[in-house]
Amino acid sequence: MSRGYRIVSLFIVLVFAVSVAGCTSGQAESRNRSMTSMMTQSSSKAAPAAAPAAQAAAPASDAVLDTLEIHAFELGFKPAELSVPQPGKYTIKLVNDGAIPHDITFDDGTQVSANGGETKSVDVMIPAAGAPFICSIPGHAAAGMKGTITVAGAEPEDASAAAPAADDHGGPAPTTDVKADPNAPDYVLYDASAPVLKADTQVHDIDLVVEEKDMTVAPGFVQHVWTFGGTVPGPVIRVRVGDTVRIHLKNPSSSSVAHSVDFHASQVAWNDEMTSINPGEEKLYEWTADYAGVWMYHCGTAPALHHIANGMYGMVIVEPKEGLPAVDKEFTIVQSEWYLGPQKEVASLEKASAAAPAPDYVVFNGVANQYKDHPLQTGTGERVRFFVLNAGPSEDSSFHIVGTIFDTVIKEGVTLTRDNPGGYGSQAVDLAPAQGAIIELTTAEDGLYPIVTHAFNFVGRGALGLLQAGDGDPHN
Ligand SMILES: [Cu+2]
Repeated sequence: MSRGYRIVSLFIVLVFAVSVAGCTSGQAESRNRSMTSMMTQSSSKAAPAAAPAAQAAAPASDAVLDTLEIHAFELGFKPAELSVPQPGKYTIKLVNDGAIPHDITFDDGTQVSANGGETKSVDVMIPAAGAPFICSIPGHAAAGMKGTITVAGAEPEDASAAAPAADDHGGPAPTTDVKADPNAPDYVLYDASAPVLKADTQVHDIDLVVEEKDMTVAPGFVQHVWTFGGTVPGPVIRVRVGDTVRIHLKNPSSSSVAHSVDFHASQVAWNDEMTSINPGEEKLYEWTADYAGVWMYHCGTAPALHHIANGMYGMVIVEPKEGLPAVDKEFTIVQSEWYLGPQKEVASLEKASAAAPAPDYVVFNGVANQYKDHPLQTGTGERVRFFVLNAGPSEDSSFHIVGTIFDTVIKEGVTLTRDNPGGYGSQAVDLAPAQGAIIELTTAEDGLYPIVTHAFNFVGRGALGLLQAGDGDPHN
């Protein structure tokens, strides 16, 4: 296990004790995959072709039939669902890949515990009805450390005790009413690097073409999203105060519904530029950038909640007339929620409409945990600028980057400046839906700096990324 992965694991456990772990690194995934195939081989070894049916019905022998290897990590088991060919006595080999202690505890009290990095074994009787197991350390089962050993051909004793459907990415999926599809395509990484300002242009002609398409929003979950320009979020538009922006909105005839666009950076009449256009139509939405900031744009066609929840939003950066000071790295982050509809269907308006909405995923730039898997890169000591927008539609964001302090924040026109006389800084930027900010920081040393919303129930639901300084290792 890489040091980086171990650090992230430890971080998740320390701070996210009750959150549901998302996916792990590719390294852990491949390790788990190879381990899973090992598991399969191991099980099939215990199923001799000649095994008579009578033996399966009445094992009762004291002989150990096979060894089942189960890896623990923060916070889950791999595999979480195992199958054995017959009831009887099995050796459970707990390999703790995590950084902290875990155990495997069965209903009959059989338990095996292992510290981080250790491997321990115990024998257990698996009844014909199968045997659910958990990690008994407080909070761990609730965070996803559950599993079941089933006997082939038998129904599990308690289906509700079974582990949640694995997302095939190393960690248990958040509890959701939609079942993960193991055959879902991999997600497409959204490039978080900010576009450069076209400084020699005062009039920006931009084609904004609606595209309704399937998109993997989290490993195993595909939604039929509505997009501006084929991505969620839509393209980042970057202009300067005083510029003219001419948006050519096109709704192709292949679309299923009418769409529109509403630019918060514009001052126009709602019933003029923002009106909906039917499939096959297009319109021009022209505006001038009068105010600097990080602005939202979104589809406003009724029900607007559904059009936003299904992917129709994006960011506009309006720089002051004199421009922003040069920095070393610039990233854009749009936080938003997914209320999953059935696989390959549109997001659930019913779930999004709840008075107390409970999103299945809260994500940065459209996809759960994508920058945890693919950290944003910077150099230690480099000056980093984040343009952050909370597209909602309904949850607040408390944007925070662990291990950093924001020395510059320009939120909705309110400015905290670096080197202010009182020496003030900022730890988290509160962004209600449709609010945006420019945030600047410098990393202190090589290492990993988790990007989160400090509304921590959502960190385990996809709102986790990493800013990696240098090689990500503080110890070399
Ligand atoms: Cu729309």
